[in-house]
Amino acid sequence: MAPTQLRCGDLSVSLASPLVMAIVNVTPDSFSDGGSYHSAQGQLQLTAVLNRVEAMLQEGADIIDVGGESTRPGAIPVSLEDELARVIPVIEAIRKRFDVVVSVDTSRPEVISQAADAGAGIINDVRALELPGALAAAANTSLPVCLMHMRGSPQTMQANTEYDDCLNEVHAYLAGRQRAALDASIAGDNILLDPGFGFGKTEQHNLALINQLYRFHDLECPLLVGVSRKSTIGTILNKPVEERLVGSLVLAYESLRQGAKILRVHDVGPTVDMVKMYNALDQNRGS
Ligand code: 9MG
Repeated sequence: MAPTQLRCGDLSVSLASPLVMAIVNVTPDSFSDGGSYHSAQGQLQLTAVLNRVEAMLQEGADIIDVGGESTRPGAIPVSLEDELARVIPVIEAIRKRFDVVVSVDTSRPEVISQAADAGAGIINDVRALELPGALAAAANTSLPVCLMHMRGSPQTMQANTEYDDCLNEVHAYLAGRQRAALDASIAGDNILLDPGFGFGKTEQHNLALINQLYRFHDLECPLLVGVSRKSTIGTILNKPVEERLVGSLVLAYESLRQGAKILRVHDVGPTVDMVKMYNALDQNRGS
């Protein structure tokens, strides 16, 4: 059975109702991701981050996802030093000011360990703990981990989007990474899975992943989905990134219908409203 609660260090979150994970991307090029937190001189501005987090919490965010590596297709890799300098002070500052679970969006073992020491409560890895040392570092923290499917790396992933059967391959990959995590002594109750919408997949693959998300339930892990503002929505609607709210909400709603437990989003307020409507419909179904 999938867990109904996540223990995230000194805090925990209930999965009884779907959760909204708010994106705080502290890369200098993050403007289209909801705001830039860097000065014209490239200095990270913690006050700007904290103001944004406060607004997201007021809108109803349950988890704040902090990332210092851009995972957009073709993104330039970040050095370990820069990634640490971006995310660690932000996690510390958020945890000092707010009682909220912070997830760290990273793949590197050094960042995993230092983020946990700084107060992170979840490890969100688009590389499913595949980097050398990442499984052991994550196991050491005893924190929940999100294992995501990606083909290749953000730099190369859209160059090869051919699968014999995308759904089966993603399922087999996630089952394999779940096994690897269990073998590394990560507790089964601490594993979240994510099919990786937009990561090395075509528009048809991405839509099929949402339509058939139910196929991942046999792995008995809570499912996390990130569709927010992604390029499949832009292609279908022919809209730039700042005009993809409706498309994002439709895909997020369908993900909930298919049993997703956590939505990773930019637009917190509208997503929280959508989740409330989903919950109301869901509760009414039994009456
Ligand atoms: C960091 N990041 C960007 N997109 C993501 C997605 O779809 N899922 C998860 N878990 N992380 C993501």
